[in-house]
Amino acid sequence: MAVLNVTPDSFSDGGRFLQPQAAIARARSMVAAGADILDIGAESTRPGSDGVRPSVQIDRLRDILPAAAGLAATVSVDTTSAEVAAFALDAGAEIINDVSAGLSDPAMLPLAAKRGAAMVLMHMRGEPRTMQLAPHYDDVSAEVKGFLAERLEAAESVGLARDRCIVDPGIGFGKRLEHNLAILAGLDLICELGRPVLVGTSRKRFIGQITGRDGPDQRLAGTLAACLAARRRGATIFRVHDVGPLADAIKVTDAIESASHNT
Ligand code: HH2
Repeated sequence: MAVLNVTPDSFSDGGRFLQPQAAIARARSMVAAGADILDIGAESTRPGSDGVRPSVQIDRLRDILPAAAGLAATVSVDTTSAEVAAFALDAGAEIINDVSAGLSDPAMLPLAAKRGAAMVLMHMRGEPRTMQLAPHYDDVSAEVKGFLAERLEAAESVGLARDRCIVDPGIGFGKRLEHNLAILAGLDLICELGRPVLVGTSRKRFIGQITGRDGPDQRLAGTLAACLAARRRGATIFRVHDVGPLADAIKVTDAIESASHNT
């Protein structure tokens, strides 16, 4: 899953793809590099950020979605607004990626159900503006799993089938370094929910904390390591800014695994 932020302020690619031409060229190159899904967002959810009005998100997406939908990848829209999601579905998106798992907007899960969209349900503690203030968990993996199980039930209760849902533990959303590591190390617990597991580790702050790399664009090697570790533990969808390098890393890992099965 390739990240494409059409925002002025996303933590790593903000401002680079606000112009439709630049965004579409980026989308094309990420699909050529091996992306199966393009996740397009018009609102930053970085720690401390405020929300962006639906009308502003829609204006940012208007020219980009139809072009992205014509590429050889499934389009996902990264939004917590049902109004924005409905617009994106009309413009060719097939997945709604909601970092609030349908909690920000009560119309979101019913919309996905009605439209037969696939839905990413992500765990977040609090909201982006305040989520990093003092996150506390007794058992982070169990609490995240419990939350996602509840959200799967909430989806089912409005007619959105479990098999249309993808779950995501929400790396960096109301979590400290130790929480992110515990979740990734214990990902098999999240896999027990029986749904595809998505992880978004790309260029995130916890990688900088481990490696000492302050700039998000210096965190590629750490991102690849985190994705491969998550993959070993059962994750199948990786939300990344650097598609080509991850595609190569997966190919090499798979070649080694299949050689080891043959010996
Ligand atoms: N992370 C970000 C945004 N959306 N969606 C899912 N499902 N999982 C994630 O981990 C996730 C997400 C944050 O990263 P980014 O889009 O690069 O930055 P920003 O929120 O500043 O636009």
